[in-house]
Amino acid sequence: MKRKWWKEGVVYQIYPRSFYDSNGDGIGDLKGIFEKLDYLKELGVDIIWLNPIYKSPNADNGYDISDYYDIMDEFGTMEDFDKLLDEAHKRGIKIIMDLVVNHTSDEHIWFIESRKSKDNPYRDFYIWRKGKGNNPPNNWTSAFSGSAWQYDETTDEYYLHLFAVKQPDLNWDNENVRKEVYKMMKWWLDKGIDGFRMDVINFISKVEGLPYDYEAEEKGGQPGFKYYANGPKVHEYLQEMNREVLSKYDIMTVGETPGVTPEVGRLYVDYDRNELNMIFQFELMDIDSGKNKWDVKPWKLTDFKRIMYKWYQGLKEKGWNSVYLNNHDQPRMVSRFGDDKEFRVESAKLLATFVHTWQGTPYIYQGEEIGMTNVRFDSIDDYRDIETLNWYNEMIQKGHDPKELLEAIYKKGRDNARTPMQWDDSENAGFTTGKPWIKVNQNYKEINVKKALEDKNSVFYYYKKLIELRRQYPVIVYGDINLLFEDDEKIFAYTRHFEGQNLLVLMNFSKDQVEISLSRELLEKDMKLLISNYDVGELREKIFFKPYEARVYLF
Ligand code: TEU
Ligand code: CA
Repeated sequence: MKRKWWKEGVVYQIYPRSFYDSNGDGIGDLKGIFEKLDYLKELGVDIIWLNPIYKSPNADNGYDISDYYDIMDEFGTMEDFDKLLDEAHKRGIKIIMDLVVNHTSDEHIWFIESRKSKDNPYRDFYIWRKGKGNNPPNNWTSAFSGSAWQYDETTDEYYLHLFAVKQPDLNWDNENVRKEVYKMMKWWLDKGIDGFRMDVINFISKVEGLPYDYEAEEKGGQPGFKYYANGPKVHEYLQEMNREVLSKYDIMTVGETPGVTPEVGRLYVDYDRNELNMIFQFELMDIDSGKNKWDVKPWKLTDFKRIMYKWYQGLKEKGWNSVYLNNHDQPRMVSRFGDDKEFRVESAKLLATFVHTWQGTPYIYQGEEIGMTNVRFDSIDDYRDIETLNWYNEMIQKGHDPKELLEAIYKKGRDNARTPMQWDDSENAGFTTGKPWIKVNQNYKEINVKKALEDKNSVFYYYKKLIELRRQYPVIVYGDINLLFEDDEKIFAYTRHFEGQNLLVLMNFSKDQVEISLSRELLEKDMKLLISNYDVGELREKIFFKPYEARVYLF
């Protein structure tokens, strides 16, 4: 097992728009992040992942880039960025950026040129096709509702956009596109950034001919997904990107790859294939999805364990895993996988115990370290996310009940993760002195950083301790996993083993009290309690775990 800084480090994901507003315009910014670096240093994180900060009209909050070489106005200037990077490095914190190159904004100069005429030099930077009569070229749908094709009058053709209309897909089969992307990546890497998170990077190669998807149309689902996810040349392009760019720097890369299994995922992270260091898999994030994310069904712990163990086994010795339970696209983990009411603190600590003692690089999404929860806005007018609003409007058009739609948004809407970071109990949770771009979660008086820092038993200090343990005991990073109680629907337990160090992790993923009986063999070991979210006694053959109780022992 090769030791790497990106295997040992803990990543903290910042959604800048909602992190901290330094100039009172209600929008988080780079200066705001700079002012909070010491908070992140106190938490002990090693790497910051910044969601997109490039120039953007913000149709999809920065995932629609109009200039890769400049900072979006709302977030500040390139000088602000240079200072942030320098100050982070001074604190021993690395920064990775969000690489969004499956698509650009429709306000990017390349697209402005491309749409001018069919013989414009930039025409083939994007994917243009003639319609079928008055219909789009095929039945592919956008992730943000509606067709994945937009008709453009000027040249009487359609362009492909797997996401918003304002996010035209780049044509990666055009080597000039690839050259421009690699040039831009090197420009940022030469500034000293420490790597990239790569947005839907497994969508960049589409099947030749962009086939009509009859199967998905009959079965329901997202027509086109099987023709653009994990496409025919995706590995060729990533190996080229690695040769041309990634291999020249000591950096980390994590690919966002919706719809991969461990077998497919391994092809992106296998050490011998020289593509990426790790990926974000979505199987766990789809655990409570029926026919789509809004069709919420209950999840089972045995499925949770099966998925995570399958990914551990699938990549073992060949590649590396990321471990995350939420991000800017997902609901808050304590609301989804824990209990955000009676046992919010205990279950937040329990979930963190899993993320930080499983094998793989742990990702902390801003606010989870203080147990921030989902939000419930009374009106759809308080929501901001294009995915949510497009879906809501599409469903209203189809006659669905607004109340039912809001219930689904409460469970799975992306704005759950995008309400402002809660710094203290002053107005707007100390996020801004202005009017926040999105309303603050009204539980901020209870849940905020100031309160957490004053409470030695807070979720914050539990995270801090987990991060410290990770540095202290290599078994936490590199240890093999041996699952215990596999078929139990409440207990999640395993041992870890590495170079003579051993870990025992015991977790009660339920709000019930459970009895755990341990083997004699385990009990004979000399156990040292490393961390627990309750005051616990010594290990005995039969122990009763309280709701959401977690314990980690070294032996
Ligand atoms: O998300 C890609 C993606 O798969 C999303 O459609 C996600 O699965 C969905 O939003 C979950 O509800 C990436 C970015 O993380 C997301 O913020 C962007 O909106 C999207 O790509 C387009 O750039
Ligand atoms: Ca601001």
